[in-house]
Amino acid sequence: TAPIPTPRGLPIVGNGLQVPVEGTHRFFADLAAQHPGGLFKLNLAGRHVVFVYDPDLVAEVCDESRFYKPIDPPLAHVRDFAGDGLFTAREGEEVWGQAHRILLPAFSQRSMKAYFPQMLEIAENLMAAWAGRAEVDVTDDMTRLALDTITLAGFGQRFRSFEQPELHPFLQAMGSALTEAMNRTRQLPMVTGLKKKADALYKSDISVMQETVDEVIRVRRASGEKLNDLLGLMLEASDPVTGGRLSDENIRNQVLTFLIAGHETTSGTLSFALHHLMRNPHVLAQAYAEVDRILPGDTVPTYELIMKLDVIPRILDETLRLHSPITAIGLAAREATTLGGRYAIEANQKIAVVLKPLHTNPAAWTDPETFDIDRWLPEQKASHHPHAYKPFGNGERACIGRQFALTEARLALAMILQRFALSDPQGHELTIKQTLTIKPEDFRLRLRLRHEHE
Ligand code: MNH
Repeated sequence: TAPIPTPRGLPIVGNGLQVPVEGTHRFFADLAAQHPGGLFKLNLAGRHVVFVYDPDLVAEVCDESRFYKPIDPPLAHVRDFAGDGLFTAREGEEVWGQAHRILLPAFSQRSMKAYFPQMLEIAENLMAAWAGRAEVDVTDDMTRLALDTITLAGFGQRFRSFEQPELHPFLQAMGSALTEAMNRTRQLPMVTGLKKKADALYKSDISVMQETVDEVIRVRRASGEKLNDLLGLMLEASDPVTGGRLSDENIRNQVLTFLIAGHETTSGTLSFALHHLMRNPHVLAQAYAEVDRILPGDTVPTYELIMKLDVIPRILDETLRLHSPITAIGLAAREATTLGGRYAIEANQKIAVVLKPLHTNPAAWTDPETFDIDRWLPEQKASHHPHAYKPFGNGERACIGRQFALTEARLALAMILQRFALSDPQGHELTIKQTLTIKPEDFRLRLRLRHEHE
C-alpha cells in the first residue's frame, strides 16, 4: 500500500486552521491542483477526511456496496431542522426507504407535466417583476423564483416573494437557521455551546419553520381537500413495500427538506448559468436563436415546447459541471478496504468527493476550464467517463428533485431570454458566496425588453 498524500499541516490542530472560513470552494480546487494523483487527506481539527476527485477512484467510492452516505457536519446540523427527511435521514433509517418509495413517482419526468402550470405561474411573476426594471440582482431573484416554485408546486402555498422587498418570515427563519448550521460546522462544539444568543435564535428559527409547516398540514387536513401536489401525496399514500404511512412529523420534515434542498441549488444553477452566458456571447446567441425558434414572439411556453429545447439544457449541464451548487458529497467506508489497489482505507473512513476538481479533472475532460456546451451533444456525452460528473450526487441517495429542478430551470431561462436582452456592463468578476451551497455574490445584470410592444 501507499500513503495517501497529505498537505503539510500544523501540529495538534492538523490542517484545520488553514481552511479559510469563506471560499472553501477555491481552497479545495487549489489543493487538488497541487495533488494531481486524484486524492489527498486532511486532518480538519481531528476529523480525518480523504478528498477524492480522480474519476476512477470516484467510481470506487460510488459503489454503494462498499460506501454509504454518513450524516456528518454540515448535514448533521441541517438535521436539527430537516430531521429524518430524505436529505438528512441516516443510513438504515427505515423511514428513508418508505418516503423514497412514496415520493419517487411524484418526482418522475412524467409528473413534471402536472407541476408545469405552477412553474409557469411563478416564472410569469419573475417576468412581471423584471419588466419595469433596468437592473436586477440576479441571485436574489433566482432565489425568490425557486422558493416560490417549490412552495406552490409542492404544497399549494403562495409566498409572493416578488411582491415584497423583504423575504417572508418563514424564509428569513430558514435562511438564518441554515447560516447557523454552517457556522456550527466551522466551530468547535465547545464554542457553539458558549454562544447562548446564537443558540436561542437558532431554536426560535427552528420553531418558526416547524410551526409554519405544521399549520399548512393542519389546514390541508381540515379542508379535506385531496390535492395532487407533494403534500397531498404524502398525506394519502402508503409505502408499497411495508404498507406504512408517513407520520405528520416526518411529512413536516420532508416539506422543510424540499424547501431547503430545492431552492438554494436551483437558484444557484440559474444564477451561474446567466453568469456563463454573459461570458460566452456565442453561446448566448445560440440560446437566443433557439428561444426565437421554439418560443417566437410572445408564445406562452407549454411543457411540450420546453421539452423541445436543446441548447438551454446543455447550458445547464455545462453550468453544473463548472459550478455545482453542492460542492462535495460525503461518503464513508462500510468496511476496511483499499482504493486504487493501493491506498488503505479504514472502516468508517470519511470520504468527500469534491465536485469542482472532479468535474475539471484533465483525466476525464479536455479543456476542462472552457465553457463548452457541445460536450453535451449526444455523441460526445456518450464518451464521457461514467463517474466524472456528479452534480446530483450518487446512487440511491442521489437527488430526487433533479427533473423538477431541470424543468423549472429550463422554463425560467427560456422565458428570461424570450423577453429580455441582458447585458453586464461592468463585466462582473465572479465572486462566490458559500453557505450550504455556492451562489454568485453581488451579481447584477442590465435588462431591456426585447419586444417593445409588451
Ligand atoms: Mn437535490 C439530494 C443536488 C435540486 C431535493 N441534491 C441531492 C444531492 C445533490 C443534489 C448533490 C445529494 C447530496 C448528498 O449526497 O448528500 N439538487 C441538487 C442540485 C439541484 C437540486 C444541483 C438543482 C439544480 N433537490 C433539488 C430540488 C429538490 C431536491 C428542486 C426538491 C424539490 N435533493 C433533494 C432531496 C435529496 C437531494 C430530497 C435527498 C435525496 C435522498 O437522500 O433520498
